[in-house]
Amino acid sequence: MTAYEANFDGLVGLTHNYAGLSFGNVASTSNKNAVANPKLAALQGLEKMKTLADMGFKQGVLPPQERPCVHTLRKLGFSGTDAQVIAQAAKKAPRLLANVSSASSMWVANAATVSPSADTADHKVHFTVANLNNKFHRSIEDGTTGRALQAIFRDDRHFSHHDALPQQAIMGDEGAANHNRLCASYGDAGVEVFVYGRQAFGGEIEPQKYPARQTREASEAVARLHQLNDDNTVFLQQNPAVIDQGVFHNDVIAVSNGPVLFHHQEAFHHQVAAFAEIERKLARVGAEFTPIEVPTSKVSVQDAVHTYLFNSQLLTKPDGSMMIVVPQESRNNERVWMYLNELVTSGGPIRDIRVFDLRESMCNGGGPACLRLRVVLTEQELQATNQRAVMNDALYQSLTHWVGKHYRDRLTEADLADPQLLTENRTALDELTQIMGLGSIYPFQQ
Ligand code: SUG
Repeated sequence: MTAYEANFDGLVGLTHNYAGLSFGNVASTSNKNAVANPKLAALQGLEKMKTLADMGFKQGVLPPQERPCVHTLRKLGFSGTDAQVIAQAAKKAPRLLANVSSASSMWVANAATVSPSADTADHKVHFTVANLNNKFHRSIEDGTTGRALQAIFRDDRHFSHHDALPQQAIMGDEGAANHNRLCASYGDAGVEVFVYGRQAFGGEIEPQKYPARQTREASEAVARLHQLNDDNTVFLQQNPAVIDQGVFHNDVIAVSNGPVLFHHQEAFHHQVAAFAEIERKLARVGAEFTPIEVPTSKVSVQDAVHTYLFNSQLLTKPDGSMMIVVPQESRNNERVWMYLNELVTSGGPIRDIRVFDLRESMCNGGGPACLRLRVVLTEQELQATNQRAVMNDALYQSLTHWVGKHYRDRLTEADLADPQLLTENRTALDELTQIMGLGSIYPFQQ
């Protein structure tokens, strides 16, 4: 059946800032206290969406969240008016305020894991919202994320939604950033590769320095919820040594598209056995596994972490060839840029490079792939999707105008104490729900 890979990008929120909240994410910790430009961040994201939509790729938008999350502050004992809650938190617990103010939901590769209908037993597209419980600022995203996904993929004849797994480290789940789907073409049954960082109930090896955010137990639960079976799933451990070098999600060291798995030589643990399993399972569905491995001698793990070469998008063009979408940081690094140019002239499936300036997001460890959630949809499923979340000229114009009207162009951690920021947020988000036809998805609208 004909199907498309639609990429839904997260719209950057009004409180985008650099608070250094993500231990294990080198960019986040090293840019702590830098001055952020939320307006520029949102426009850089929209530029990527619009350019890809104009090139004919299916492109959608996912909305940001209400921040600061006063609702969470109240749960943690702050009371009074909203302005009083923020003032008290700023005075007594400023780091807590920074956590509940993060615009981190913009990295929608962590919003959910998605399985296309061609893979699931009931032939519906399944979504499991990620619990993101390794980081407090991210663990508060799941409620609104679930409501946003349901507002966009509404039709229960086609879409099945699952809540986040229990909020506990044993079930640590970071969504699609640790999930790759391989197939011959999007509408065919594929093999879903779940990459985990550690096995909570007794694994052989785990990172020593930085946290492994995803557990095998969580990946297995998601596969069960999505009604996948043994023949179309593979569970593969990420190399703990690369997590300790800053590869906090698998999409910082590998990316898939169709039968291609573009990855670094050091990406996986027990790679030989796992790749043999992927090859065998893909052959059963008529696809030929096409790994493209980048050797350490050409690109070090350090270079991968700093340039986000693997946090790229691999997109299939109408002629069947692939284009790689990379951040500007990949062009700025001589070794990585040289490798990329060799790659696209090597006669392999990847033929074209597209570079985007995503600096505002990159400084928090979010590249092109972090900003997008892949949703494979048949023609019918695409029709059943909320069309007001699909990028086109009109939506681009409305959203750039909306950003221009509501966003600040400078934000520091100290600014988070300003109660006006919450009012600005709510005013903007209320308008956004109307622009995108989302209904009442935010706590302040309930
Ligand atoms: O979870 N950064 C995000 C980046 C997520 C990237 N996503 C993928 N690789 N798919 C994170 O670490 C930084 C926020 C701060 O420090 O202010 C942050 O949350």
